[in-house]
Amino acid sequence: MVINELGPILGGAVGSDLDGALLSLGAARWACARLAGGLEDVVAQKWSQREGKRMAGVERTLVIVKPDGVQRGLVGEIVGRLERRGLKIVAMRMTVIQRALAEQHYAEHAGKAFYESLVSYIGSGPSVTMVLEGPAAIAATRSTVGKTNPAEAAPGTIRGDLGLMVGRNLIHASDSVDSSAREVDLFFGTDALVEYERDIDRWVLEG
Ligand code: DAT
Ligand code: MG
Repeated sequence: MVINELGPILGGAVGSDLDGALLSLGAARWACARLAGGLEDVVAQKWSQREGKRMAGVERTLVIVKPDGVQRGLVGEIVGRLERRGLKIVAMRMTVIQRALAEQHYAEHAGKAFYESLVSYIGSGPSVTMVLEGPAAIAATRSTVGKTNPAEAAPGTIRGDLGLMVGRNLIHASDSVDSSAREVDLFFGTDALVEYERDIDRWVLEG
């Protein structure tokens, strides 16, 4: 097939100067591959390779922007940091966490000196609960969140940049595979999680 015959297919991409000629050559290769039916196969193969790799290390984690984060107008700031890290939001809801749910969520801390104030703080106003997904999402989220006590959290972390006291540390994030499974189930179950692909994933996820 000669280049001229590709003109209509390329939508006028065949030019007369050098840049145009190079562009046309690339476009011609693209068009020929497409006409040969090969491109779809190449794209499909690449896509499934990437999907396979992504699925291998993918984790989900429960994140809560606590009532102080909502009251201080920091929902966007906090979620934005996690989104910019590359994590994908697969569920999100604003809710006032009721006492029974707070007790279940923080069961591991029952009996500790701070337990009562912790449970009443988490239910003291609306929270934004969400599930984030990504490779090693649990550790990635925890490192972006920072240490439990904001006074000790590194600058650059959410708690280190935005908080001062352990009883107002803005955000919860699951700390292990077991706790994330338990917490995601507790707050969302499986039906509320949305499965979707992002067009940007090839720029965030290697493979
Ligand atoms: P994290 O939220 O970093 O997972 P955690 O699970 O040990 O920390 O504790 C849950 C929450 O309880 C924490 O976000 C704030 C509160 N908390 C923990 N240790 C505390 C302490 N020593 N004094 C007061 N509150 C505390
Ligand atoms: Mg914890």
